[in-house]
Amino acid sequence: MNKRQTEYLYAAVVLIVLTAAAIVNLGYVVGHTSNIPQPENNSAVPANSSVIQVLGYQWAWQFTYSNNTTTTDVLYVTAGHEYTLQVQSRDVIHDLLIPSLGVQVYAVPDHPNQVSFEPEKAGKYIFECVEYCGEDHYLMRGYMVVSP
Ligand SMILES: [Cu+2]
Repeated sequence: MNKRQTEYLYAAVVLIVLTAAAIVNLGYVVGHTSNIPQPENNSAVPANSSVIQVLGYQWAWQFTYSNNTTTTDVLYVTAGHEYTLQVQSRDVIHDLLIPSLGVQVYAVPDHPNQVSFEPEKAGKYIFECVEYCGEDHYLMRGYMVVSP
């Protein structure tokens, strides 16, 4: 095999590997984005969904439930039940991430965002603000407690 043939062979191998990787990753991305709840504005609350008002502010998350009780930096939900978070901010832009649910929603002043989800497994899961929002940004984290 001469030098030119070797170069063609290497180029072909790289092309085949990259094409295979692209196909595999495309399947992964398409399959995984379809079941992640996306935030919606001004949309109707789904039937049988409990609404929780979420207020982000420097530097905590406040949750107000349908019975008017309030918790700070702890979110209480029950497995197998659907919830709708209506998320707002009192000051600057925050961004609530609940990794275990694949939920991420911006908290924007005067612009409520809404996201619905159904926790499936009991446990304690972290959530946090993932938009830098001032010197104590790192304190905007807490736990979602899912009871069985
Ligand atoms: Cu924040």
